[in-house]
Amino acid sequence: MATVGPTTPVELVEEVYRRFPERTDVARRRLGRPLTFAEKVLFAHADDPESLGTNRGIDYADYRPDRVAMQDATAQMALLQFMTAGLPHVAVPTTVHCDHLIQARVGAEADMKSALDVNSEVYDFLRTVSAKYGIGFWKPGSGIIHQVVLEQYAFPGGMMIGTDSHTPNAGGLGMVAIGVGGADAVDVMAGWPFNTRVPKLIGVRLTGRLDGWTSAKDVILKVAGILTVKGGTGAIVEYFGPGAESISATGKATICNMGAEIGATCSLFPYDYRSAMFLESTGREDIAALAGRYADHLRPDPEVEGHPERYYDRVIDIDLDELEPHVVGPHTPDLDRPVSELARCAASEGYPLEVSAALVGSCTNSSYEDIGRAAHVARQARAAGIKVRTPLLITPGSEQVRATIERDGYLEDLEAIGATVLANACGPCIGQWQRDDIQPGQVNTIVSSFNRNFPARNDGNASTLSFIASPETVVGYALTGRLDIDFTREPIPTANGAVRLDPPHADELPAKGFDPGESGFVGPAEDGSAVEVIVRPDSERLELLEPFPAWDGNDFLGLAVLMKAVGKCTTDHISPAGKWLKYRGHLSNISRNLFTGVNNAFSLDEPGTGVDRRDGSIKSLPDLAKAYKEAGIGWIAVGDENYGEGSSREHAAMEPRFMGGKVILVRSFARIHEANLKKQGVLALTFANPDDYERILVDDTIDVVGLADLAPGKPVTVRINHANGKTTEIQATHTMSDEHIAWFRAGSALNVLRRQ
Ligand code: MIC
Ligand code: SF4
Repeated sequence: MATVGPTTPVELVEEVYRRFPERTDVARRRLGRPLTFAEKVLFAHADDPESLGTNRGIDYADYRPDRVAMQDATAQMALLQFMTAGLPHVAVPTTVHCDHLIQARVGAEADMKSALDVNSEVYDFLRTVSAKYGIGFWKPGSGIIHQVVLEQYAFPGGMMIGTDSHTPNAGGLGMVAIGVGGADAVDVMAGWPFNTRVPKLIGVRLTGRLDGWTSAKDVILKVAGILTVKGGTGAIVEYFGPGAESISATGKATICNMGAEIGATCSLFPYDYRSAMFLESTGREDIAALAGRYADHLRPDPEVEGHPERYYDRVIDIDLDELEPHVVGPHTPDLDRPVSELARCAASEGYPLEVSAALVGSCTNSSYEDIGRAAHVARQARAAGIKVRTPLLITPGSEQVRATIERDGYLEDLEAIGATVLANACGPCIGQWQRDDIQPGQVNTIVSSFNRNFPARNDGNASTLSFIASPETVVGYALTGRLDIDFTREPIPTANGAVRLDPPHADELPAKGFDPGESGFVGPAEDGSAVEVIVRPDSERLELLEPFPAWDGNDFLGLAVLMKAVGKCTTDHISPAGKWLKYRGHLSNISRNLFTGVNNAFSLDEPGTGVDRRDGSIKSLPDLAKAYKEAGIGWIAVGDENYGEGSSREHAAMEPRFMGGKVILVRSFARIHEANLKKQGVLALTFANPDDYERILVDDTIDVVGLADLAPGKPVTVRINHANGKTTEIQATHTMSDEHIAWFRAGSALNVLRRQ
């Protein structure tokens, strides 16, 4: 049985490192050239390095990750699926982290108490299911999954998957860490390999040094601006170059974390002395010493740094000396500009200049160094006798960070200027924010150090304009209370005169070491067979899963067009979080939110509505889907570019499947969502000609034909039958391998797994 403790044992790391020399030799022989760091890690974790596909962006390949991590909002569905496989325990070290379900209302202590109460049924389920199947359980309050993983489990050269799109955070410590849906995690927990496309490689060469107001966050905000939200799709973003060493390990993690926002499979930094310092400071001196011995394997070969353009599909250059602090948003993380230009942009775009709330934290930016830099700005304000002009909410990333920043006086600095400290959890980042100061529909501006800013994401109000920046920049805006004062260059006007802020400065690691705080880890039972997992039949929050029906062997004929999404359609549009998080373990209940955030081309007046093709009436999309399902009418949903951007939540794929959806046809998909649809037996198709999107009309019916001959690389014919009797035939492509086609036929990947 897999060993699961509160940290990765050095023996596991040693076993991985022992494979590197031989595996990288195989890779050099097969590729006939030097290797990038990502390639070394991938070959070291290949199920079979001799047959591993090498066509980047084309071949599918099997890997054997070292670990699996799941957070509470996705673990419920993943573990409900795992339970149906009938296995005694997980095959790979696995942990569950309780972080998403805690609502931010008044402050850490009271919010935690009420979360324990409100979510007790779900926490009991996760705790017992973890105990039974050999999974490590991190209690609510222990911190946000990605910070805890970075502090406890990540190691250079390792590979992990996690049921959360920001799993790549661990790339800051040199781990290939990939965000996946629950069904992918089930495969690995059941002892199967992790199957994914051989990633393309984007190299980012960093020169110069980070300094002044500029921080790691600004590197990724700049990269997001360059690559856009879909520019990293299917690629690993590998950072290298002399500038990398000027960034702390947690800063590197910030950059890798937000690689999710550009669609990257994951991002990766090479091992360096800053990684060693972080390992040592978090009690993993043995792993640091071992990594030091294997250091050549934990970075790209020297030739790669010399001529990166020969090895990467694309190379981006960033000079850290030139990089200014940035702000992105609203509504999308790739709309970037330097702080110095925000006043002009805000004036020309008409963004409300007054900031209504400022938020520091999230898995992206809640490290000791992050809070230290924010506190340094706060300390200057405190000394000048000024307070925040807007509410400032702080979420520490882990209990260890919280206890340490409390001990070192950072919390006091922040509270002294008026900040409220929330529980160590996701909180407002995932809409778990009970905000009473703004009415629904009221246009207002917020600034956060989070990673996502899709409409309605934080406070459920699609009219909130959400901007993203570094923690220190966010505190700057909290002090000015306005978007149009560049506090990095100009003094802040106050009642006591103008106050000029010095650039922030803080230790990257605590000089006195980390204070671990209250321990949050619960190990699994020695013998799980006796542990009982309770799912009450009348539960509102948990529901055992019924297998989806197998494909009946017939073409899809006469499908209704449920909706045609216009513009951005993220997983937050498909299956919103916030108040719906409580149904993440109950497929029937959560399906009531299906597509409620979607802007439907056929019913643009109100998001989340659609036209019933039978009588032209307008219904909410979940009601319409249900009505079609009950009437035995199959349906198709149509999407635009990068459909399914954002979260790894497989609910966004299970809900359409459960509600009678047969096909999702889009201009392009985000990686995790496309994989999730395939896993759940939904046909995920892409317009061969993106302009054909325009041809689909509200009263069409759609036929998808030739399904008996589905084959890898072979397009599928889609017939559009218009109400005027005319029919147009178009082609759609897919990325299904033979294995994926078997999932479609069986009804889902889980159905295939159950049979084996
Ligand atoms: C997110 O940031 O969107 C989430 C909430 O962490 C999701 C996971 C989920 O929806 O539970 C993610 O990033 O994958
Ligand atoms: Fe939690 Fe936000 Fe990070 Fe998602 S992005 S894991 S919701 S903190």
